Amino acid sequence: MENKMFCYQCQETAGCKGCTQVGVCGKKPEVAAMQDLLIYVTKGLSAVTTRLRAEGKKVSAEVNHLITLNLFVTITNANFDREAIISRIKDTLAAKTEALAVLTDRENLPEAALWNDTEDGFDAKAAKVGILATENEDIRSLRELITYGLKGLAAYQKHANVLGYENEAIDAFAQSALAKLLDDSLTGDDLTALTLETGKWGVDGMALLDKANTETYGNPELTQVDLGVRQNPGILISGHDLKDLEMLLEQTQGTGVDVYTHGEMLPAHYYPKFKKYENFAGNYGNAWWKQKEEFEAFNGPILMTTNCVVPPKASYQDRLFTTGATGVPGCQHIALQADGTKDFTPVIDLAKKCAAPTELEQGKIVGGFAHEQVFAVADKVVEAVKSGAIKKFVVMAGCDGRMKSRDYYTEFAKALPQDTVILTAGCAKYKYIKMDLGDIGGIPRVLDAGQCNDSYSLALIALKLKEVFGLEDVNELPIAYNIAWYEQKAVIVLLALLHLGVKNIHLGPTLPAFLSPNVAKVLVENFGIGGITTVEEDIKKMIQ
Ligand code: SF4
Ligand code: SF3
Repeated sequence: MENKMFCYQCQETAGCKGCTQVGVCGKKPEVAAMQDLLIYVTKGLSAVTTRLRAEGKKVSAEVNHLITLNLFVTITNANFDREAIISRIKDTLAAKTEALAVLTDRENLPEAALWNDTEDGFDAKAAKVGILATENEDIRSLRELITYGLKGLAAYQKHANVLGYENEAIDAFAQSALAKLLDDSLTGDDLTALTLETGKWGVDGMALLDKANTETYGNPELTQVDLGVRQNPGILISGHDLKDLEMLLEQTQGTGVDVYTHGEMLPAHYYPKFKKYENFAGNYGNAWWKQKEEFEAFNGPILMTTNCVVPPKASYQDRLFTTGATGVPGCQHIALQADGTKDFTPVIDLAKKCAAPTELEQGKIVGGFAHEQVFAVADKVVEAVKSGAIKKFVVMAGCDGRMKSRDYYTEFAKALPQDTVILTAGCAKYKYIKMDLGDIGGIPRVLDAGQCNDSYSLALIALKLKEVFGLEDVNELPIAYNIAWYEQKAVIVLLALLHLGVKNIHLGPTLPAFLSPNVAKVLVENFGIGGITTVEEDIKKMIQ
């Protein structure tokens, strides 16, 4: 059968090679094709904006935001709506036409910068510009590694931008990198250097988002989050967008509707600013991949603000709403209004007619150990390390996923010696956060910094420890890295850690299919990146 699509950007890609008939995530070939074309036209627009900057001309924030959102839309489990993606392609082509009109030097622009749909239909063009259009597997691998890093970076930027935080230098870099991915004269070495440079900007992007979140909502603090349910009808909000949560909380005041978090929205409870809302109930359910059962049981509307969306069952499709980068055909999308706000009335009206959520569990999750909270107990932590009460920290951040092999992370957390502390961020934590792993002299053995978007905190904590212990090299710290990855935000976190000089990171449950053997070799030889084996062996390797 003819290949209808090719996508290998996430950990669950078919056969650890590539999805070619339909995505394991549920992405259909006709959607994959439009995502490929969206990336292509976004690179084309970026080639034009990069040249405009070289000519000393300004690129508007609107165009920067268009590019970031385009990248975000193509992240795994964000958008399954072909029509919505087509509309973004058209907007991007229109923005490119406008940008070209003010460009002086149009010599030797790449083909993507000049293409428009008068020559070729969208589907015909998409078939020529997908991932496999780059024939050399190493160049392809590096191009995709950079693209996925930029997608992750775009997610951070988008979240910062909605809170009014901008860093034009990051946009300029991301767009110049996208433009370079169209340049066939770049060698493997050039692209390897660009990969590492992407990591540097990844750190800046994470710092920007950290500043945006903490200045807007306060520094996360030690918090206990309820897992049970209340009696009122509720709205379940998932994904990573805190601004959407804030608007929803404001709009639900006095309506008799409670708001629950799901998946990666859990860490919102750690921010002081959200604690004032009495209808902000607890966290419902687990990581993204269990949503089919959990959304059914929730009984009320669900608002997906970002990835990870699983194409819904018919039983709750009419209760699933998307917004921002997300989209699902047949589900209502809450659009951004001209004044920058969103009107969640349809979600709230539906909630009022729904039954209260069915209780799935009881108990609490403890979290809020972002950088400031950890720094506040730094003395205690340093003392525990000096006395030998804490022998090692293990960074177990990243993503969760549906593969059975991810039980490894639950078993690994259980098998860790009592004198180890887990540092986590991202939905990977659902593999062990509800187990009672105890504490070391009052310091919990699992310190949750927040979302995958908050991985920056873990880097700051490592750098702080390095400073306190007066070490030269971050690799001298008693920290092991056993990171679970799934989608592209984990790629930028990885590149950021490499930029900070962190070595010997273990990535699992499988290494990315998009790393060609030669590219993987470079990462292994220069950074000691490795996979995972068995819990026993890895505990020996990483801890003892
Ligand atoms: Fe396959 Fe992952 Fe791409 Fe979905 S995002 S099509 S599962 S590789
Ligand atoms: Fe999870 Fe999708 Fe990556 Fe944000 S919600 S960590 S997978």
